[in-house]
Formats: sequence, structure tokens, C-alpha cells
Amino acid sequence: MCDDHAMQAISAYGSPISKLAPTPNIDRLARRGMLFNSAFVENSLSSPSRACLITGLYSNQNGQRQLLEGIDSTKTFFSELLQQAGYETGIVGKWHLMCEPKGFDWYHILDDQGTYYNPTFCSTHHYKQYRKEEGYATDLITEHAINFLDHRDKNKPFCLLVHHKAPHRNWMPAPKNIGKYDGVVFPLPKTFWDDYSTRGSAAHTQNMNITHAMELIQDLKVPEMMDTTKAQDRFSYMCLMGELGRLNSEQRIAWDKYYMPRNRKFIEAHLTGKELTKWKYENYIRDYMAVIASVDESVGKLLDYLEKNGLDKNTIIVYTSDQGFYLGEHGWFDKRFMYEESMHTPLIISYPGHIKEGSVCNSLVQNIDFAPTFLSLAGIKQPKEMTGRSLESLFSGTAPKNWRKSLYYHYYDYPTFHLVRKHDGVRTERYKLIHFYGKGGIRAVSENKYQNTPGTRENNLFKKLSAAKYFHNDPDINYYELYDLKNDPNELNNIYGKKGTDNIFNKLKKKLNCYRKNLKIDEY
Ligand code: SGN
Ligand code: CA
Repeated sequence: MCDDHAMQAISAYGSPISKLAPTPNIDRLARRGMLFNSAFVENSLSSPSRACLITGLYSNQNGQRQLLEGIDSTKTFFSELLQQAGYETGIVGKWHLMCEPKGFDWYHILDDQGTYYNPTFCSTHHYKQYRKEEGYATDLITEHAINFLDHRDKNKPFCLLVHHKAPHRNWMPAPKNIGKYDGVVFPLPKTFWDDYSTRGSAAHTQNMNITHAMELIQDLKVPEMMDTTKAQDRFSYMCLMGELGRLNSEQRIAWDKYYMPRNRKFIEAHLTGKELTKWKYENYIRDYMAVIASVDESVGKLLDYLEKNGLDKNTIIVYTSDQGFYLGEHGWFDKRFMYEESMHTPLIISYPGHIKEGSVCNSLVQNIDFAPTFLSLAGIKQPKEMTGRSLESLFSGTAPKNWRKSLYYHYYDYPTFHLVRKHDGVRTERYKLIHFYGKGGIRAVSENKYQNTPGTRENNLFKKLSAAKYFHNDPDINYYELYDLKNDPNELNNIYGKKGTDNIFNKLKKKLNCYRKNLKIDEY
């Protein structure tokens, strides 16, 4: 699993961006197995998504609704059941849940989000004791994964989760891939200049657009742009320097060799307005895709290892991301929204002899399905409280008649980074109904429980956001948006309230209320 890996950045999915920066090894995996075209998350954010994966439960069932909330670790993790059934279990890379990995014989995990360069890991029996390792995160994670495979008990079946930190913000490529896409001009997505004219206020008040929210210093690596009179610039500078300060001299030489002339050229060009936004987009994608190059290489190395060791025939391999990501669509980066690029996530599964090579699945699947899938494939009975559904019945290429016809989505993480408002909704194959709700601005802050927990990490973050006057002008909201994905796949035309849409709205609303009732959702 990767962190923030957009489908648009995988050439097996065939997007214009990936045509210029292909992913041959991920494509190789897709040729071996099944490419899922309709895989989604329930809550497009890292820890919540990981909690869905490990428990097979929706966010309000597993407790991890927001980034800074902890998972209810009394819930069963699928890893525990595999371990009890005799599997040797391991996880390496980003864990991002506020508890020690449960049900793993071996773990080697990053500190929180982790860092790209010379990251710190903590390992089995030493939870929270971090040790720095020399190298690039994606390469180190791959090496540790191979080491686990090499040293495992060969008499046991195994389950290994390889969770890359890449390509999370701020997209720092490996030394050898820095500048890999220099001069490549990635086309602007069709919706890049979206003005959100048919949408409600949430799309207007978000803080994740490339023009305003993407930072020249931290995100585009131009420290020369710091204006010392601006608090935000000083913070952004500190973040970048924190990352660059980790580089050893060899890594730093490779870094400066590319970024110093790029920055000089940028500064001399004095870009403004749309030209500046376009420059930011182009260089964001160049860095993002250069980070993906290492991920793709990692997939190749793991496939090679399995083939060389005769494990490729009877190993099920799953490739996915913790959510989708905006690569400039609607003018955005980051995720969070229920709109397609964020809710949609890549998913490829290979299972020789059971899944036809080069097959495709269009059924609606969700991240709560992973745990039940892994259990059923290992012949373990799914605990009845687990909500997701095993994907095994889709492997034949024909979905069973009673396969789900809709998905529930719920995003809770407001007010915090990127200022995306709370919303829940339902998506069918053709339609999407979204309900945006909640108190805005200062009113929401006054209800934020973290203000009452001084000294905690959550409270520090809360204070920082409040001090930055992040939340001031957002209104209280309570409104719907409705999209017809068949006629409007880019979701530019909100048809809520339009003539002739009453029937479909009522149907979807009924479905949405059904989910809320069954899942005991207490806010919407
Ligand atoms: C960090 C990022 C945000 C990102 C969240 C959540 N800022 O806070 O841009 O939305 O993580 O990402 S950064 O300046 O620290 O990079 S998630 O993938 O973990 O959900
Ligand atoms: Ca993520």
C-alpha cells in the first residue's frame, strides 16, 4: 500500500499524466491479475483509511474518524486472526495508527508520517523507540520487506504488509530520481481551472488548491521565497529545513544540483497569476512522479524476489493506496472530498490460478473489504461484527447477483488542515449524493474537544491552527450536491434541485438514511 497514490499516476489505468511517466512494474502486476476500476475508500484520509483496512469496519465503528483520533484498539485486527491461524505476519513502513501493531510477529514502522530521507523506525518489542537509518524511505522499506521474506519460518504461510510512505506531501524524490522528469510538460487536467460554480460553499472554502494553498517553500522546495515577516512562510521554511537537515552530504549535493538551478530560473522568471499556478502544477507533478518512480521500482523488486524464490505462483499480491489524491483536478492537491479523485483508489490483485491474467473488475468495492478478503482467502471465518465483504466472489470476473449496489462515505476531519468541511454521502454506479454539514469557522473551533486537552499533540496542533486564524469565515452549512457520473464523470455539474431529479434524489436520500441508521451514525 502506498500513501496518497492517485490512480492517475498508474499507467495501467491509462491517464494522460502516467503516459508521460509510466509505472512498468505496477503494470506488470496488473497484467498478472485483476485491475479494479471501482475501488473506493469510506473516509479519504490516512489513519481512518488504515483503520478501515485493519478492522473491516467503517470509521464510526472502529473509532478512527479523524486524523488525530485514536483507533479503538479493542476491535479485532485481521492480522490477529491470521496469526492465530498459523500465519507469520509482518508490517513494514507507515502504520499511522495510535496503538502498537497488533497481531504481527514482526513490525518495523515509521514514526508518524515518517520522513523521506534517513527516516527513523521502531521495531518489534520496541514500540516508540525510534532509530535512524541511512537511506531513502522507499528503498529501506523494500529492503526490510525482502529481509522479512528471507528470514521467515519457511514452514509457515505468511502475510506481509508493505506500506510505503511515498508519495505523501512534500514529494521528495530519491537522489537518483531527482529531476527525472525535468523538462517534461505534464498536461493540465481538464478540470484544472474549475470555478466550482455549481457547487455549495465547501468547494470554495477548502484550503487545498494549488494557487493558494500549495506552498512555494515547503512543497515546491524554493526556500529562497521566504518572506521573514510572514508567519506562514517561517513555518513552511522550518518544515523544509527540517527535511533537508536530514540529508547527508552526498544526498544534499544531488538535491542542490537540481533544485538550485531550478529555483534560480523560477525566481528570475517573476511569474504571477495563472503562469505561476501552472509552474507550481508542473513542478508538483514532476516531483510527485519522480517519487512514484521509486515506488514502482519497489514493486518490481518484490515481484522479482517472489519469482526467484518460487513464491510467485501461490502468493496473493495486492496493490492499493490509503486513498486517492488530486493531481491538479479541480485545481487541487490533497484528498478528503467525496469527489472522485479522492474517494477513488487504485486496486490491483494478482492470484495465479484463481484470477485471470489481465482481467478487470467494475464492481463497487471499498477499503472495509480488505480484512474480510484476507480472512476468507486464508480459510478463516469472518467474525460477524466485521462489516466489509470478501472480494473473493468477484475474482471469477462475474459479480454475484447480490453484490452491493452502493457505497457509504463519511469525512469528519474539520476544522483542521485543508479546511474541507464534514460531509457524508452515498455513491452508486451512476449517481453520487453528498450532504455537507456542520458548524463553520470559530463556532466549530469552540466545540473542538482538543481545546480542553492542554499539553497534548492534538492540543498543540489545535492551537497552531487557531493562531493561524484558519477557521474565521466559514459559514454553518447544511446542503446537498448531486452528480450524474454517467453524463458528468468530472462532477462539474451539480444537479441537486434541478428539474427531473426528485426521484433519484429521494431514492439516494433513502439509501443514505438507511446507512446512517444501520451504522448508528450520530452526526450528519
Ligand atoms: C499532513 C500534510 C497534509 C495532509 C495530512 C494528512 N501536511 O498534515 O497536507 O493532508 O498530513 O495526510 S504536511 O505539511 O505535514 O505535509 S494523510 O495521508 O496522513 O492523511
Ligand atoms: Ca494518505
